[in-house]
Amino acid sequence: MTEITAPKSAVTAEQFADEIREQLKYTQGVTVEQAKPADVYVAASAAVRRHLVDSWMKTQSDMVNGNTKAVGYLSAEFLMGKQLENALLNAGLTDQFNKAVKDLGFSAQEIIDAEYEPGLGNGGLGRLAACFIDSLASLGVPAFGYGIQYKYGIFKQEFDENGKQIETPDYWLANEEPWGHIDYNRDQKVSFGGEVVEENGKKVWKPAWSVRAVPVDYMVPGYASGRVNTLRLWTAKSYDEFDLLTFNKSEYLDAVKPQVEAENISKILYPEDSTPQGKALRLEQQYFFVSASIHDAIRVFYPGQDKPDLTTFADKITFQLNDTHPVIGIPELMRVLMDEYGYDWDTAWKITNKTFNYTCHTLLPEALEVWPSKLIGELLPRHLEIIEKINDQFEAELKAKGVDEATIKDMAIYTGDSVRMAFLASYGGSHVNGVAELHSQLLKDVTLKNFSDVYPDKFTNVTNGVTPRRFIKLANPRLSDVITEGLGTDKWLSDLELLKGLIPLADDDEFVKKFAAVKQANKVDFSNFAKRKYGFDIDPNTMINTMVKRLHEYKRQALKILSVIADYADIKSGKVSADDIMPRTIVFGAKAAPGYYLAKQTIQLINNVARVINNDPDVKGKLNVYFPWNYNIELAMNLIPATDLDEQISQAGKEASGTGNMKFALNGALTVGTLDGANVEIRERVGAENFFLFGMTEPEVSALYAKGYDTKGLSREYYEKDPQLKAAIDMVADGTFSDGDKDTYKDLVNDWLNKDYFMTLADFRAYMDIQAQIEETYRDPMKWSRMAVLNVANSGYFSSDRSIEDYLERIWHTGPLK
Ligand code: NBY
Repeated sequence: MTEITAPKSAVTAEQFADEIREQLKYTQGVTVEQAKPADVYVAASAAVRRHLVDSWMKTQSDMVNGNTKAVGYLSAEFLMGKQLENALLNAGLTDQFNKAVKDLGFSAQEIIDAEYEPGLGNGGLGRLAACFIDSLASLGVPAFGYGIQYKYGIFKQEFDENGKQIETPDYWLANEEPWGHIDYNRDQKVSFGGEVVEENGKKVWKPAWSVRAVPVDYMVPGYASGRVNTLRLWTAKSYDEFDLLTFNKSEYLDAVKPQVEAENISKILYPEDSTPQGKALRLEQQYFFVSASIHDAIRVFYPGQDKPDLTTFADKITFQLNDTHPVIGIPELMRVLMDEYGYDWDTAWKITNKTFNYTCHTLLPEALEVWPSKLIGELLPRHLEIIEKINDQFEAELKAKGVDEATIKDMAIYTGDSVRMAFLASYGGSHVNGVAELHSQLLKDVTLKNFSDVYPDKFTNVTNGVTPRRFIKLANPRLSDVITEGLGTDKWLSDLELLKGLIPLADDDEFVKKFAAVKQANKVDFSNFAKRKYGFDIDPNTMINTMVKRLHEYKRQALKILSVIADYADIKSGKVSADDIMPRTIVFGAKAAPGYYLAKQTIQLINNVARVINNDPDVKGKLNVYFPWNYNIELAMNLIPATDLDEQISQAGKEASGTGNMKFALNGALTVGTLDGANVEIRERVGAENFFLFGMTEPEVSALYAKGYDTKGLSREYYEKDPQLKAAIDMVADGTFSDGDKDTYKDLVNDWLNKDYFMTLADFRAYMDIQAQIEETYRDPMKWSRMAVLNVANSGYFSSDRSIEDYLERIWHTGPLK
């Protein structure tokens, strides 16, 4: 007997259909006969939202009245994905919905598909925030996600006829959006500019302009917890009425300018995933949402109190800083406590220090935000003063601890010219964490070494995780059924370590065959999806080999495409017969930051390799490359369950964690990867024999830098010595993938041969060797599937529920509501 514990609402399908009809009629004004799938989507969303309202309100009142500290997850990005399916699952209404819409004359899939995916994040960091608020709600921990409701999300990616990336705006609010509830009556005023004056011995900030921050609330339903938290995304509105004087002079455009400018603050998500843009608008965004959120938390936790006792603030809520983007919150809370509530510096500092914690998501030094002091001074003059004073206090503290002058200088938060946000966060909060073991270790040893030396107890690790609800249950229903059947319960969805119960089934041929059949069916589904959406003809009987993530040199999409070119060159030159190679379909998905030149060249190269290879009868059906554009969560949810082999091939010591790697392992793909980020921990858990490891380790990488790899052009030696590598690069240089034009990829080729900072060429041989081993393994389907079962069975640790439990225990020191 299989135990089913999934939430199930008492509402019947007939009742739910009536609720949809009612929404259609009274809110949208259409009959069922007139309704399009998009109407039914809006109606069904509104209906399911209504089912969540009571739990949402109860969660809020329990949060305010209870004695459990809440979590405020401050993040410039929340990459939520489509909401309807997830809300139905957590409300226990999936079956009723499926039947109801069928009775109304629609297919469930067309209704689900009618939702437009919000793209309010760049990549891993934004998706992690979404997984974390799902887990917080599912664990019953009271929490707010605080961020920005950008009008334009991450750009939509298209490819032009030359295979180049084109960015188009993502105006996701063009149609009715049933999830966000705008609450004009819980607004906050956020001010900028002006000057600081002294009045009666007190510093007073006289700002020059203000914007109105209006919250848009999204419900975040937990799975099987009965709790519904809030994601509060701020949108910017203008306070200024028309300037009548200007208006009367019929200078209309000048008259509306203040409105337009105020609303610009929440207009667009910066599409950078690694190098921050030192732009005034970006700092405005950061301050805008953080200031509104801090004031909102005071409003929520001290309702109706003019003179709240904010010495208890850190017992009410703990703020997690998702990377450096919200770090301006540290001087802001200081300012609020001192200037708005009259606390002295030391009291304010104690509260602030206790309230904040900081998560770092990178190892690339250029990704740590540094703001020019001048800019902060212009936009936030009072905050600059406070930062200077924090820095003075910090220096004194370091001196007292006996830290030498040179080190103190290296650690400066405020250098005179600039403010280093990662340093401000490391000093200003109670804890600093990295996002995988290796990453946290490197933070301590390298990136934030001085801070870890002085404050060793602040530093900890919380390895990332992903929500099994979205990325297994919703993305891969077939696998979910096989797991539930195998374990005899569906409890694994809220306790993912239960997957360990599948370990013995890896030796059960019947089970392994069932598992393999799921993968095959998913591949067929994906092939159909890719045909429908992109017009691709993907053969589901080939190995599906996937590399999806943002495009960045350190992630080394170049290594993958060079290996494909090398295989192609071998066939073209007759060194290898096409009949001998194992049929493979390589699928890429990646957006490049719009200003990232080499990343965009790499995209162009991949597209043109795909064009040439896919049209070459010599390799037809053997080696195929596809690059579906606009990689997003929907594509991830279709592609991951269909993948046989996942690529996690970043240069060791560069990928902080990765979360795609976890999603693939949990969906029964095998990984080819370096010892980087969370790959290390995945391999440890699934077993070295079930993971395709290759490439240099982080210490080896460091040693090779020390030899001058990138500065002395050592990559060229690898090119000269390896005929296969040479053939591949020459093929790029000679115009094979650019209709004979030798210039198209010259900058890319130049970089490979003269710099190759991320050591693609140095790892090429090891990569080709492991691929040969992968082919051999794949030719034994039972062996491959057994390895895949063991990947699933041993990856339960990578649930974001576990990550959140680690945060609760090591950093937040709080727990679920009673
Ligand atoms: O965060 C990613 C890491 O690369 C990945 O290894 C990790 O698994 C994931 C979650 O911890 N970082 C990331 O996605 N970063 C960004 O998206 C990002 C966005 C904006 C800026 C910097 C980084 N920025 O400065 O504008």
